[in-house]
Amino acid sequence: MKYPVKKNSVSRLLSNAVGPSPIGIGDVQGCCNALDRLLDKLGPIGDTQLWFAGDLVNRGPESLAVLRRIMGLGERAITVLGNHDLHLLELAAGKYCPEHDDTLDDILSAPDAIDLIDWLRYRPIVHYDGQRLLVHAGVLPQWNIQVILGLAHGIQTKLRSKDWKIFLQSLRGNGSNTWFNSLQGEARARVIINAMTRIRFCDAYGRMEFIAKGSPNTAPDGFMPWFDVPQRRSADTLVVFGHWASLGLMIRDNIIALDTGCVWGGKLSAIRLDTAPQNRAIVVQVDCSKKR
Ligand SMILES: [Mn+2]
Repeated sequence: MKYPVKKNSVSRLLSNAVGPSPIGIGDVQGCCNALDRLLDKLGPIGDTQLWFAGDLVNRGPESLAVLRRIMGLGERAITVLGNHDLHLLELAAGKYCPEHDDTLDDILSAPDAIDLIDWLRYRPIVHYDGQRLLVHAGVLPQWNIQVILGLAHGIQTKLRSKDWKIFLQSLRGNGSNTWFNSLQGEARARVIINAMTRIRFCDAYGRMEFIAKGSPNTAPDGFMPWFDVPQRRSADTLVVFGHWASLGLMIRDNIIALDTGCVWGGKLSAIRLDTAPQNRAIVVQVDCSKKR
């Protein structure tokens, strides 16, 4: 299925005087050049919110510049924490977990690094406006929208507390991949964070698989995309997410996937997050350089 770019529709879409729908933007991952070109093409956005699907930083060449650009958008920018954003927070918390292709030094060595990190750790894990849920990777099938908001609130409270470094240092490895209501403490936090920032495939019971990163037709035996689990309890809410570059742009009635692989030489996409599926056209898309 194709989603044509409507070249002359930007101003019409943006001039919607009564409660304009937000515009969703996929994983930027330090690609500031692509972000700047996308924002230029969007033009003045007025009161329209830009919803970033997380992973603002890492792997790309200009993580610091991306962070400053999005901070500069003020309250018009809504962004949720992705696994790479949390990785940066873990490094800032003093946890020794560098990866060889990290590109986060410009942030960590910035003169105002403390302010940058504080801004980032106050970003939510999920954002919900009553009609749409924004989350970096996805949610588990057992969770309805109320449960999701409650679990995310618990994590956000920890990240915004004075003990945020201790909290992040306590989270180790992949941890458990399965949700139980009885989970407590670090194990509970780990599963919530893994689901919301890393999930792609899980089984019918919500057991997560963290190795496969391919398209849905490469799902390991017994696993499926998290959004395809039968009787998923959040299926009545529009869920907007990124994280899954090999899934690409996917628009269904209750799903909008935004990661079109900018950092891998794909595209950076901006999609109208309209509640009416027929209005979810691409607003702007820019090509990204393969050279990172
Ligand atoms: Mn990600």
